[in-house]
Amino acid sequence: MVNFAEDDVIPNPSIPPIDAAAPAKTETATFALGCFWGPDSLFGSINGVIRTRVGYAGGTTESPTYHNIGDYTETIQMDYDPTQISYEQLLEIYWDSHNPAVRPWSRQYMSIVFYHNGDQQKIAMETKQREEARLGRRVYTEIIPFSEFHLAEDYHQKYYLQRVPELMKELGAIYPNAGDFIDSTASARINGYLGGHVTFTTLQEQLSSFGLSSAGNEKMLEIGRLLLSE
Ligand code: MHO
Repeated sequence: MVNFAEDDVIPNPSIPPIDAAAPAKTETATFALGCFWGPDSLFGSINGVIRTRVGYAGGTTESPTYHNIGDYTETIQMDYDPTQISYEQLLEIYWDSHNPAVRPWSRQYMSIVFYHNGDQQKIAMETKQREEARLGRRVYTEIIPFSEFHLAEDYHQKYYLQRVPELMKELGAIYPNAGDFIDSTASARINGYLGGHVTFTTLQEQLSSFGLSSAGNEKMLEIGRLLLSE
């Protein structure tokens, strides 16, 4: 279950403008870089990333779950609009946001790029070499073909957002179905701001596209003032 607060229903919720504007055509990128809560928030904050989801990939054991993860790895998957952001730009963020030169200590927290086609494979291998040259050290990141992705339990999705009941109350009214909540660009962005990514100015610019009530907007600004730089 997604952690919706169900007591106080918002009248006439409507689809957030940013979700109504989601492009029909997207491409998919799948990365592992440690615990998936942080990357869900980081990539969710990036313009051009339309949907994020966290799950388990790269393993062979039966039906992985968080407490029975087998040989699977915590993974973030995103659909992005290639007219707004390139795969190479996503990889730049990927390399910058973890240390791939540390020897992995468990399958759960590997550094892996799961490529979806030959172009992605080529860019991943080239940027890995670039990263190795830059660091002057071995990079342990595996670059392997994407095969399957097992969606993680609802409570891991948009993890920071699910910690704020005032906002979950509103998103729950817009998206009573957990799958729609997970697929919402608005929830990805809000979860991104709550992770401290992007600036307060960007929050102010984008806030009206998230479909929140004035109380919801006020809550976002209140958190943003504490968390975000100018
Ligand atoms: N167990 C760590 C990481 C969680 S992440 C979903 C924590 O509680 O912070 O692997």
